Amino acid sequence: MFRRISNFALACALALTLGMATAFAASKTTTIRVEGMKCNQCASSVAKALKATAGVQEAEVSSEKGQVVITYDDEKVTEAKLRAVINSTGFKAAE
Ligand SMILES: [Cu+2]
Repeated sequence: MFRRISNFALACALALTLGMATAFAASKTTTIRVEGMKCNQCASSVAKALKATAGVQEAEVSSEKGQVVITYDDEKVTEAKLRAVINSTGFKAAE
């Protein structure tokens, strides 16, 4: 009986710790399809614009796949803002 309760307590503590770690990091990853990128030059100009945006931690752009994988702090920047940044480079962030 006691053993079952302590296992439950352990599981609760673990869940709480994981939940808190996630909340502190406030880091989110999203994949956005980008239309119009033809070569690495295109990809690097999109990456440059994204990396210059406050809250963006990582931006991996692939012109072959036509997409960008962005890791960002969702307390500093929104996905809508990231799309606007992509659009401002002359390419189009697909829905
Ligand atoms: Cu290009």
